[in-house]
Amino acid sequence: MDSSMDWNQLKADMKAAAAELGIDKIGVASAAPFTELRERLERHRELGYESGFEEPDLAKRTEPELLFEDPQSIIAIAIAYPSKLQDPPKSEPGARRGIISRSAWGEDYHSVLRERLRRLEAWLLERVPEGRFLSMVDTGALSDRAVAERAGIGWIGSNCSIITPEWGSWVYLGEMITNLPIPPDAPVTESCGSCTACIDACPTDALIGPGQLNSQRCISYVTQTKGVVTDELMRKIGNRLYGCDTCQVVCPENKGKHATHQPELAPDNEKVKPLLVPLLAMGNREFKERYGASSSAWRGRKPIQRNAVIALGNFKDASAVPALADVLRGDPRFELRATAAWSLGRIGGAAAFDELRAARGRERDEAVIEAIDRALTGDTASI
Ligand code: B12
Ligand code: SF4
Ligand code: SF4
Repeated sequence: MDSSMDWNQLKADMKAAAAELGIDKIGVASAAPFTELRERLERHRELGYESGFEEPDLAKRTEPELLFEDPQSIIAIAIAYPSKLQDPPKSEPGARRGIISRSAWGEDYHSVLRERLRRLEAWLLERVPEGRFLSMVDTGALSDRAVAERAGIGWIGSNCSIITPEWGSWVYLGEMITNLPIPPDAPVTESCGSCTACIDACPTDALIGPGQLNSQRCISYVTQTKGVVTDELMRKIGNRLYGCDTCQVVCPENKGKHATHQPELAPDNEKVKPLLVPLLAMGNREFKERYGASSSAWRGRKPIQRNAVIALGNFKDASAVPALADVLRGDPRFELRATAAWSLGRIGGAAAFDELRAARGRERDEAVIEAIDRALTGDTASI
């Protein structure tokens, strides 16, 4: 490594270049092990609070030297995303709409941040040709939030999110481990203070304390599962098709924060607030065309379609009965048929009950038969 290199100057130049590289905030963390996080992750696992989407190897999650030879620092980046729709289409009786969470608006953030990290690597290599880098966004082993907190990108809010003073929590995070010994930044000094708005607003009490989440009860997680959801959680999903933004929407730190300068992240209203009924019959090809470029597509079309069925039940809109009956009659996936039975039961009325009785006579799947029976008797408590 070039011994005459002024690393403080390189860091200052890198920060000055961030905007032209398309990066909204950049910070540097030491590559020392995340010892305190390790203990937190162990407790989190013992309590059964993991979602199952995390990297399972806790050593890899907390020891950068297991991922990269001789790590000297970690460069963290944040990209701000929009929080508002312009002239959103109305959700009306007979034309009900669902909502995709803000973190899945626009182009998949994984590809956007990876592209920014590649630009940053190229910028660094021009100045330090011996540089080595390992970049990651979301799917890497490290905790993106723990790295961002250490690098001074923002503080860990009670809702678990990294909150930046500049963009609120409406930011995606990514990082690169490097052999460049860039001096670390200090964590930000702001905090949530005495606010508890997110904990109070969480629809399922999934935030069991400041910065501690029981993922199994988090609606964001539930919308990404593929099975049959419990009655309690189906009611609480509301019209969410993917993800949940409630604990960020209520956050006073997010007031007025709405970044529109990243063109790839601009939402398409009809995709992020779509009509529900047409989603039910959407084939794989149409799904890939509509949602293939969005981060909401990673679990395939089944969760989104199941959530659309749930949303129609929660709207209790009788005009959706024929479409739900089509699902109950003809969808090959038992999870969709069982959920359609729940929704028809929730909507109620003669037409819905006629469909449920007809389905009771022809259905062969035990789980669906059970769901139909509960819907017919009005007992949805234990689905
Ligand atoms: C698994 C996962 C989920 C799971 C579990 C979330 C969770 N809170 O654990 C589910 C599916 C529920 C989920 C939901 C969401 N996710 Co997610 N998810 C992840 C993933 C892959 C791993 C997170 C993880 O390891 N969780 C385990 C916990 C224990 O660790 P952690 O959250 O990383 O860090 C915590 C500890 O460090 C602890 N901590 C450390 N020190 C200290 C000190 C104190 C005093 C305290 C109190 C706590 C504390 O607090 C941190 C924050 O929770 C990361 C990407 C990544 N590789 O890190 C994205 C990530 C966290 N998700 C992200 C987003 C955007 C979301 C959603 C907002 C999406 C949505 N709109 O629905 C929600 C938010 C839900 C919530 N309230 O956290 C962003 C967060 C951006 C940001 N500004 O913070 C990330 C970083 C992806 C990215 N690269 O941008 N997610
Ligand atoms: S994302 Fe939704 S369900 Fe999850 S903690 Fe936040 S408000 Fe609660
Ligand atoms: S709502 Fe209040 S407590 Fe929750 S993250 Fe925002 S500032 Fe912190």
